[in-house]
Amino acid sequence: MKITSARVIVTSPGRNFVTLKVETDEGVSGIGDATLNGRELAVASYLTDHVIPSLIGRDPRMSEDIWHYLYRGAYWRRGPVTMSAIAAVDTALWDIKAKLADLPLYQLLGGKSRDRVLIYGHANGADLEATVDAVGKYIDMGYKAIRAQSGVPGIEKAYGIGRGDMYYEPADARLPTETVWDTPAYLNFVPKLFEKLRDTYGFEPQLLHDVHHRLTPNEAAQLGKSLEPYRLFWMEDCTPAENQEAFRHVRRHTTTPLAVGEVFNTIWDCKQLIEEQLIDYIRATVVHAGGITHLRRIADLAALYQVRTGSHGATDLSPVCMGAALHFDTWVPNFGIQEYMRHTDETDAVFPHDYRFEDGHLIVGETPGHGVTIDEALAAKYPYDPASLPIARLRDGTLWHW
Ligand code: EZ4
Ligand code: CO
Repeated sequence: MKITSARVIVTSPGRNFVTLKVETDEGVSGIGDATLNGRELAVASYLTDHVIPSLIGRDPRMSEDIWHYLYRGAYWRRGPVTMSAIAAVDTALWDIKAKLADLPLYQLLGGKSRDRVLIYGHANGADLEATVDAVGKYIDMGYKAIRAQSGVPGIEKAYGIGRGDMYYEPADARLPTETVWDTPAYLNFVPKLFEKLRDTYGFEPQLLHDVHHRLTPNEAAQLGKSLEPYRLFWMEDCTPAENQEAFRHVRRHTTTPLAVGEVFNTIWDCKQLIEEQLIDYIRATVVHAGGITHLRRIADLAALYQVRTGSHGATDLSPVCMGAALHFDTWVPNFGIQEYMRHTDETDAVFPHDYRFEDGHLIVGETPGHGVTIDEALAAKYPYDPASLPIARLRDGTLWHW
């Protein structure tokens, strides 16, 4: 069996997605997500110019060897562009393998470890009251776990505040939007938000919060401590993770659970945080961390230390990634939670899929493969629309972490 062709499909049904389609001489094809928000064409070029020519003629069933060929064989290892491209190939090959076996993908990984996948949704509002209302709407929709992000008095554009309630998309302009960041205002406000949320809704809903890398380790320790009475499911990305030792300080000072890793690409990015048990949840995901083949290695390492998975699942990860992730989540023994931001109707129409939302969970279908396809004719109607993620500056102009 041989790979006969592969091509990259770039489409923008409301936001940009990059998809790799791999075809074989036996008529079976597979697709993988290669979307890297704000850097889509870099991955598309990496695939088209460097990866696809080396795939033609290979046996698609040799997904392990192909993974190592693309990782080790490139000499230049790691990085988001390379690893997203490898992930797209890997996801497409697992899709093909599962279709050949006539089984839903989770069966190839080891079968079901659970019937349904706990997900969390994003509630956000311009101020405290609006955010409390938004959380209530998610509770009414059946969500068991909800991330709350709110506008902060004194900060004009806080991370996570969308234009509408449901479809938050941070990449909002051709060149990065400039936002202003104010740590003291934020640290004063966030505990008030969660106090109000617990007063209003009690302790049954799981509540999460994303700090989005904005704090120093000591500020993160302070915030974690001040949120302890509200028993968060997790505090996410409380400080940048390039220096993983920084998390020792946070860990020593708070029992608020910590989640990190949406920007991680390989097991090497996760290694110290996991081995030193500095986090509770690892957020690496299929598309940005080398596909199912590599994410499985990360999850197995995490399992040794009782670290659970909590994969990134914002709207810039396409339904193809979400489908593959849900098969992974259905199998992975040390599953924690899956992030799920609903895609728009336009996006869902371009990527027909068989996973479904029910009672705060997602359930994978039984279609052979990962269960997500692409309507190429419809995709062609939405040309690429360049957009960048914002940046943040402190009040004095210093460039900060967005
Ligand atoms: O900012 O995916 O937890 N979710 C997030 C996301 C990220 C975007 C970046 O492209 O932090 O909203
Ligand atoms: Co995040």
